[in-house]
Amino acid sequence: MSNRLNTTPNDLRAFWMPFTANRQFKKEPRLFVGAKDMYYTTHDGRQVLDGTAGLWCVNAGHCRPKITEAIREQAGELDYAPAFQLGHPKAFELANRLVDIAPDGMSHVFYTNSGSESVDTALKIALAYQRVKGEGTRFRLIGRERGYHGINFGGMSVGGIVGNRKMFGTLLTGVDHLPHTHQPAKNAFTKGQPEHGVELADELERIVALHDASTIAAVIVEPVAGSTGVLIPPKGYLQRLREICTKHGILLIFDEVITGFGRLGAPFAAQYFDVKPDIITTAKGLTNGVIPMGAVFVTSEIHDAFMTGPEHLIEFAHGYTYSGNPIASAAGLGTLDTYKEEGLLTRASELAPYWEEQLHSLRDCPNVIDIRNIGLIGAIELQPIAGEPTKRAFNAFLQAYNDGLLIRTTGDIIALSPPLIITRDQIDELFAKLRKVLMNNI
Ligand code: PXG
Repeated sequence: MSNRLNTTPNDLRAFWMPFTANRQFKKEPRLFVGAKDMYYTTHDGRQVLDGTAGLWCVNAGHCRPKITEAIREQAGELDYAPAFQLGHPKAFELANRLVDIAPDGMSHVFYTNSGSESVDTALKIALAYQRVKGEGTRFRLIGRERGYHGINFGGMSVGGIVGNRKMFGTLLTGVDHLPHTHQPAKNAFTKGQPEHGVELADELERIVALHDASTIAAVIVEPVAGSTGVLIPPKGYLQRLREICTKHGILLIFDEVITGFGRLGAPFAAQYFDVKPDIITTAKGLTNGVIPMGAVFVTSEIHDAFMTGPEHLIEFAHGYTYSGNPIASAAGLGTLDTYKEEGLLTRASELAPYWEEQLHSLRDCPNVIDIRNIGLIGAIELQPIAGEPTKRAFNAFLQAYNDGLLIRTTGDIIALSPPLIITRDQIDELFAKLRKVLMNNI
């Protein structure tokens, strides 16, 4: 009680913030109190252009009426329905609509509440699928260096970002990693997919030779690695991974938590690159980031393999209290309506050439050592300050925020991924602001 009385709305102490420099933040807070379309409003009344779609999720822009209305209505009509052994219509409707826009062959959807849960769900589906098929010796999972698959134990284990892994013990056993594909010496300042690096996919053959294919269940990669600082797959790389997986009976999982829902100019990266994975993980743009929800897409081959045995038995012992939550489902439907009405799932393909041109115009700014782009994603890699890695990019982030622009940084890399509704004028505004930051001795 006394605690509550002592707590004012301006007391920032109790909230241990995620992936945040807590002490720095609390000395110099940055709070958003409103948002509309492409702009946030800060607590001190400034407009900030959203260069990152929140955290890669607000693909349709902020506070869009169809989504807001869908949530409002659903909350007053059916707030919650148990997710196990019972259902409600919108979860089914949304699954059908999702399958309609998914790559050919993706026929079923398993709901989660986040990208991390989608990844762990996909890994469990892969292991269980191999087992129900009679290939239970396939227990290994292969990820990739610098991969980000969320922060739950499965995703962390197949992930390859050391700072996210090193504190947490042995992680999952039976995991191996492909090398990452970042080769700045060969590919710096490439526009779109790099020329060099397809042979890095052949490292999967080496891993297969080491462990034997009969022990490997699945390979998981981000088609475009986002969180690690935007690594774009070399030409032919994803196709080569697909061929090797098929040859050895290994499932290929695309983690499309960032690339799903129009980021590259097609609904999914699998369509953009014309490579068919067996499983796709999504979250973020599924509900425009407004309500937590994720979805794992699988082929009918995978789904149907589970549908055996007595019909009163649960086929797959997995799920969450909030799988297919009614309000999240309503948000998903409102989001898909908005994407469809405004052509947002393909709009990035129209904007990409202009985006690329403007992004690469920053090449002459000081300390820029690489620029890369694909779809409506951009990255600018900065020369780290000697002895103080990450500081230059963090300085850029703070300065951009003060100048009315939201960017995202990871290491010394600036990542950009604006809402897909961005206009050419707003692209100009974004890069003019960023140029000013980069020229300003950060
Ligand atoms: N997979 C991928 C490919 C992701 O990018 C997750 C899984 C996990 O999603 P959840 O919903 O559990 O956070 C992600 C998340 C960044 C950034 O700065 C990226 C993510 C999240 C927050 C920040 O690049 N990606």
